[in-house]
This record gives sequence, C-alpha cells and structure tokens, in this order.
Amino acid sequence: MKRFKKPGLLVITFLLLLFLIGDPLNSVMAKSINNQEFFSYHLSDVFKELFTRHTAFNADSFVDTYNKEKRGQLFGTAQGKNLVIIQVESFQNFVINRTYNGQEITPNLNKLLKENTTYFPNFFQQIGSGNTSDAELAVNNSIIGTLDYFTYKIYEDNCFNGLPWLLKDKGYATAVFHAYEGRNFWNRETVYPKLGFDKFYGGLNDQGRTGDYEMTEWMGWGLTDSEFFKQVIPQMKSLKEPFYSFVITLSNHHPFEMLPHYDFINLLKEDEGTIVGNYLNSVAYTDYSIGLFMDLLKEEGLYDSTIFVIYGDHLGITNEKDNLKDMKRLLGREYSYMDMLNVPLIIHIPSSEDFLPKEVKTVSGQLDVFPTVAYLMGFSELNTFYLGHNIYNVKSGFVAEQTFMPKGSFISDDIVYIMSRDGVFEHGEAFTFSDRKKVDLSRAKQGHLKSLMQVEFCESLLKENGMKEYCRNR
Ligand code: GP9
Ligand code: MN
Repeated sequence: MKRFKKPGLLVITFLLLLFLIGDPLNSVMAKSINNQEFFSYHLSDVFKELFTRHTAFNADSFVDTYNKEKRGQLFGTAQGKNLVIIQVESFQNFVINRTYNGQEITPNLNKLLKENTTYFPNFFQQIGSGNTSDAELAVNNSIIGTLDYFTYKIYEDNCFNGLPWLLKDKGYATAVFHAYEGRNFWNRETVYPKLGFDKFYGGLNDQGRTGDYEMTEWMGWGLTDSEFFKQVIPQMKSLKEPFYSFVITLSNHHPFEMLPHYDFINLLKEDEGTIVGNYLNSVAYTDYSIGLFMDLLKEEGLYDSTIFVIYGDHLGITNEKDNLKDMKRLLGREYSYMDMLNVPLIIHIPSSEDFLPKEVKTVSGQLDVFPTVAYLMGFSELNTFYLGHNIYNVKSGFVAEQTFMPKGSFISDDIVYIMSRDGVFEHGEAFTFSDRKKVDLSRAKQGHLKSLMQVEFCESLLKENGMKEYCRNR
C-alpha cells in the first residue's frame, strides 16, 4: 500500500520511529515531554498502541488529504483575488454576537457575518511557546510550534513552504504588517523572509527607531489599531496585485487598558477596573478598528477584489481566580478551557458569486486555515507538509492541543480530552463536545494518541528541517 506520497515524509517518519522506539529516553518526544510540568507519560505503552494497532497513526492525516478535500462547490471561488488575513490579538469567540448590558460588543463583525461570510464558531487556537508568533506559524504553515522555546527563534534557519510561498509561486506579492515598537520582536525580521513574505512593514518610526509606522497615537503595547489600519492602507495600495497581506493587530493585548475616548462599552459597576471589563472595551475597540479598515478598503477600491480571513491568535482572559469569577457571571456558567481556547474564525468574500454557508460548526483549529484558504483560492495541489484540513469539506474535525490543555489533549466534534498534568492518561478527563457530559476514557484513547502523534510529527519536522528540499531552488 502506498501510504506516503512525499519521500521527505517517509524519512521523517522513519526518524521519528527511530527516535521513539530506538532510544525513548533520549528521544525528541521524551525531551519535550519532560519539559512539561509533572509529565511522566508511559512511552512504551503509547508506542505499542501506535504501531501495533495503528489506531492513531494514520499517514492520511499527515499527507495529501487536500487532494480529496479540495473537491467541493467553493473550490476556486476566490481564485486570483487578493488575500487579506487579519490576525487579531487575544481575540476570543465568546464576544461574537454577544450583548452586554444592552450593547453589542462586536457590532462591525456581527454585521459582517451577515454578508457573504462563513463563521466558524468551533475554531480553536493551536500554539506552542511562541504565543502570537506561533499562531502566525500555524495559520501560514499548518504546523504547530514547539514547546521548547519559540519556534521563530530555534528554527530561524529552517526552510518553510507554507501559504506565502505557494502564493508567491502563483505570482502574488506577499507582505506582513504589524505595529509593535520594535521590528524584531519574536525574531520576526529574520523569520518573515523565510516564511515567504517579500515585505515586512513593521516597527515604529520614533525615538531614533526607523520602523514603518508613525507614532500618531499610543495605547498599551504600541500604535493604536485604528491608526495602524489607516497607515496600512497606502502600504497595501503600493503592492502589486494580486497580493497576500497578513495584518497583525496589537491593541487588544493584556492588560487591555484603554484610552478613555475608546471606551465604547458601559460597564456594570462590578466589571469596572477588572481584566474582564477592560477586555470588553478593548475588544469593542478592535471591532471598531476593523470596521474602519473595511470602510477604508472600500474607499480605495480594494474591498471587492479581496478575500478576508479574520481570526484570534489566542486567548486574552486567563483562568486566574478573579477572571474565573467575572467570566462565570458574564457567561452564566463556568469559564472553561473550551471557552479560553475558542477563538473565532471568519471568512468573508465580498464579491463571491457562490453561496457561502453562514456557519460551519465542524471543530477546527489554526492548522486548518491554510488548506481551507487553498481550497477557496483554487490551489490544484498542496505540494508541502501540512496537518490541517479543509474545514468546508472535512466530515469531522480534530484539534490537537499542547498549551493550557497539556500535550496529548484534543478537541473533536464528538469527544474532548484534557490530559492530566501528571502525565497519566487515566488521570485525564474526557467529555462530549456537545454537552460536556463525562464519558469513559476509552473513548478518548485514539484521539489522545493522534494528538501526541501530530505534535511530535511537527516537532520532528522542525527538528529535521524536513522541508529543506523546497528551498533548494530559491
Ligand atoms: C507583539 C505582539 C505580542 O509584537 O505580537 O503579543 P503576545 O505574543 O504577547 O501575545
Ligand atoms: Mn498575541
């Protein structure tokens, strides 16, 4: 049976087997597992299961699933259009379509959901130690970042072959936009060209710095999003069409403190001065800024010729005691990992002639964005390594997690499994996705192994610089 279509994958998998079976104590997996607090998983048991029963290790989940999944009505509906991906800082899903104290928190995005848009309410973050930068990595490359340290640093010399490169091959101009004060936070300056971005508009032009953004209004971590978006417009206009613009917002960052004139939400007394209260105002401001950006793109004639992808990089409200209490009051139920890791994904194609489903409820994660966008943009193949799936067409969703929900955890349409921090599978917790009812752990074993395998596959791919072949002729 021909399981592998790419020679590189065979090599990586073979190496992975060697690492895992040959010398488990020194293996990649053992090392990264040991890095996790209280983690002492029984490796030999896992691998006996993986390689004797072949339950979780299914090469199909790593290779060329795109070929099958690309068949669908929306294939190529955005072919040749500009692509604008907006990665929104700390943007969680619970605010979408929510009314607080009689006010919509995200009126602009809620409105957008009604216009040639698909909303994915069951979309989850998939990051490692690199926070914002790992979300960038996951979405553009369909691989998950490492827990060891941030991927953009450890693997800065690696070859990547994700969305920007494949779009460049199709004649797209590629650019990334971000207004943090220093250009090189998360080692971005070094890594973006490796990811396939031709141009990086980044950093502030003030106090002796020579970045690309004028400091017209400061809030929190840097230039305000609304001022940032205004400055992005001429930069974007200077790109040759078609282009891929990857735009990273910043204002909605912890501790979410706002300039008073951007406080749009009338907070209840009990939410004033809290992280949750701050967050509501901060996310409402970001929503306002995105609305402004869309209006400016319309004025500049760049709106109709573009496909937009908007999602959150990761959670903003952590599970500290006060937050848990305030979030419980807001949601009317416990604030769980499932809420924390749930970020929204929105795909908007203004001039699509095809009918876009209003909502796709399949469970999905950041790794799925690349194959999904490739499908809409009519890629005939995905000649690279990727772990995600085309969310529009895949029958059931699967998301491997490794932060907050420890490595070995997963979310699927059927079962959610939260790995125990002591590393013993049996001490973990399994429940149904739909109504969060506890289920027997046996129902989570297969997904647990698949989750470990996906994460370890990525670790191995990065460690072995498994995509180096793709860089040969660049
Ligand atoms: C700064 C920004 C930081 O450029 O990306 O966000 P963080 O990684 O702290 O969420
Ligand atoms: Mn972030």
